[in-house]
Amino acid sequence: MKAYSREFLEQLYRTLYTIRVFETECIKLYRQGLIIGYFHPYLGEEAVATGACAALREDDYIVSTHRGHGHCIARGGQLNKMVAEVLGRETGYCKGRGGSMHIADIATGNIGANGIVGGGLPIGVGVAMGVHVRGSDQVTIIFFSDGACNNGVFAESLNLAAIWNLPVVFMLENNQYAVSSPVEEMSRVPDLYKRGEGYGVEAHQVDGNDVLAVYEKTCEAVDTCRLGKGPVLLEAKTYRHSGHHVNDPGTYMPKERLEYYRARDPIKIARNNLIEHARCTDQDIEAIEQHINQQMEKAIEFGKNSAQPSVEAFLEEIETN
Ligand SMILES: Cc1ncc(C[n+]2csc(CCOP(=O)(O)OP(=O)(O)O)c2C)c(N)n1
Ligand SMILES: [Mg+2]
Repeated sequence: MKAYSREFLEQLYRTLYTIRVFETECIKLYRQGLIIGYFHPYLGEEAVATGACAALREDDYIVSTHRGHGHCIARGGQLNKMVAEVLGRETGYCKGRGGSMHIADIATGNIGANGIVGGGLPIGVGVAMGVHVRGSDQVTIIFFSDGACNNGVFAESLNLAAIWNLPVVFMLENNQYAVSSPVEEMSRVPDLYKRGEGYGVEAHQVDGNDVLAVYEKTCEAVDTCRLGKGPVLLEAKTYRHSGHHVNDPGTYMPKERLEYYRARDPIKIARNNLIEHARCTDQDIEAIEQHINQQMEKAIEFGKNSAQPSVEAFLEEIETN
């Protein structure tokens, strides 16, 4: 392993753990009936957002997905406003209008999540086109998953980004399912990064449960893009720890495979890095975790104590003529 500072490894751990706690606590809120609509947990996939976003500059961009809370947190999103948004409150990122699947945070360059599978791909290519026109060297990471690769928009987006050399990292979070459809049944070539070649796009596969592996590969891809030699396709292989959304028991997920990936939990891997390479003790790590648990408790209080938008406020935003 390359040498990393304790500070950096702790920062990665903080982000990973924050995502884990956010998702775990929101699932509880969902079960209490406080979150309306769908909620797609990112549990098990935390290392992808964390490693990828750590490779970005503050003025870079990301485009997220319906499973997007982790991306938002990894980019520096605020827990208060996130919890308030998923609870549908006026103080949320979108004043409670968007909910779990529509969080955007322009302050952190998060162009937004959206509920259309593959919908972020052309949006991200458009962002990169804007960057190109402005003559800037900002990079855009577009997050999407295996299911989105089988939408036509994947082909269009990769091809346009390729012929215009756009500074885009296509971050394919291959969690191996589109709802209950396993990737091996949805594609004859389940190593999806191989599709890059057909578009003349540099492509690599990386262990999506190892935050440092994701970070290192993304750093290389980002460098390539900044030099005007993009785009790059990265396939981060990972696995969900649960079903597609909170109400999906995931009974189609083979036990052995789930156990294999749970043993390779991204949080465990990052925790080991702290102990083995940064001389952290269990107590040091518990102190980090406790601080985050408290922040999350405060965010839940903030969300619960925030007002729901009034019907009048909704109607003011709708043109009636
Ligand atoms: C264009 C479109 N088709 C279908 C759906 C219904 N749908 C919601 S999530 C999903 C699966 C997406 O799978 P994947 O892209 O692998 O993302 P993951 O859920 O694994 O993160 C589908 C088919 C949708 N939201 N949008
Ligand atoms: Mg998927």
